Amino acid sequence: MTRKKFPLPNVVLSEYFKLENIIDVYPYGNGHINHTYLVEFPTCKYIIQKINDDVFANPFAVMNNIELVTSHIRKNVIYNGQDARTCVLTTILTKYGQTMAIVNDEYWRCTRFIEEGITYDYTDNPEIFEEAGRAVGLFQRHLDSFQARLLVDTIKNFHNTPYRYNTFLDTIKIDRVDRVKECLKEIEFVNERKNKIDIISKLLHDRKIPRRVTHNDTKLNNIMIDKITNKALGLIDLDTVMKGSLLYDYGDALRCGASTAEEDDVNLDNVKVNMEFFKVFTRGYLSEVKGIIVDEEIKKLVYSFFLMCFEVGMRFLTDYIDGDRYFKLTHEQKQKRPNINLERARNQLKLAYEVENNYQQLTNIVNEVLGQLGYRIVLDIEESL
Ligand code: ADP
Ligand code: GN1
Ligand code: MG
Repeated sequence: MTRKKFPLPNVVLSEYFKLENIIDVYPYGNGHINHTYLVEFPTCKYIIQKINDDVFANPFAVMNNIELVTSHIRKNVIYNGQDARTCVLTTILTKYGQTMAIVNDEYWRCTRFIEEGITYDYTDNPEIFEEAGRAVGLFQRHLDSFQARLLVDTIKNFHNTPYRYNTFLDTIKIDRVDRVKECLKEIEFVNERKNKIDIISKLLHDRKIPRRVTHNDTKLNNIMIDKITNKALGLIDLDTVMKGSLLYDYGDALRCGASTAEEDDVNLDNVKVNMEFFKVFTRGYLSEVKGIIVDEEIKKLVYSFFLMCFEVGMRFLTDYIDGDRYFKLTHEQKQKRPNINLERARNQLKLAYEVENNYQQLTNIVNEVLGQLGYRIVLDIEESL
């Protein structure tokens, strides 16, 4: 019998599975960082991922964080009488009982494919986005009782925006692939805002807001939603679970899902804040973190939306100037969208601009939701800037 040719090496697959039983393997999902494959068997499926070790210098730390955090959430989920297999990632061990397979200096891991759920790259269904808000809030509620100090920083200074700004300045100075001249307007946009990007890092540093366990990458396609009921299941892509501010998770999810356009839409006229989506997400989120979130955090909710758009816009721009070394282009993107990182940067910076210009309305919406949910605090726009 001739063996099928799969898009990843048999030596990797055979760390986990009997090759003859596999029906098919194919690339899966639209993540920017890892290489993800679906492995299909007659009655079940698994996800295999090559961990991007250019991005995560210490894959052992990544897996250790994931095991600690998923075990903790799993206990809570079971205690609540819910199905841990659908609400939490389940790591599948190698045939040697390890959480990772190291093959030819590459790091691979496997998880149970959550077939009951679905992750959206984009949704126009407010019900789903409200559930996404609940999923992010619930994640923080589960981890409120977890000792944050057990976690290793898998990417140092991940949401330290002032640090990211310094990297941006260095990249411009070096101008490795001679692209600075193509993005002068965007560089100016970033520079003009350099004095308003350290608010959350300062609050954390001054201990005015708590350092918590946060996901740090809450884009919509990292949020698992039940296929049938449209209810929140949980968060996946836990590589960046680290100590941080819950504001990062709130703002990052909005920057992805409360835009009227997708992240790489080149028509900037399409990029606006979707007010309805902002409202439903905020409602879902604040309903779950009630009793956990503190007033100093609530005051910065709208700001965090601005900051996360700005930060990732600046990161895409930095990477474009640096020659696409972090957000690497696929073969297809090289052919069809060679400037995709610049396009994403423009899109995300435009969204940051839209948030800036709608601060009052966004603050009013947060106040409305706070009132509906029985929070005592009322925001004053000056405080939320
Ligand atoms: P990346 O870091 O590249 O974003 P992810 O872990 O987010 O990698 O995986 C990419 C995509 O693969 C996700 O957006 C999701 O659609 C899908 N995926 C990953 N793990 C699972 C899983 N265990 N069950 C179902 N889908 C998954
Ligand atoms: C990356 O891995 P993925 O595709 O879920 C990135 C995020 C960015 C996002 C922008 C580890 O997320 O920080 O916000 O792309 N993840 C990492 O779409 O850098
Ligand atoms: Mg992802």
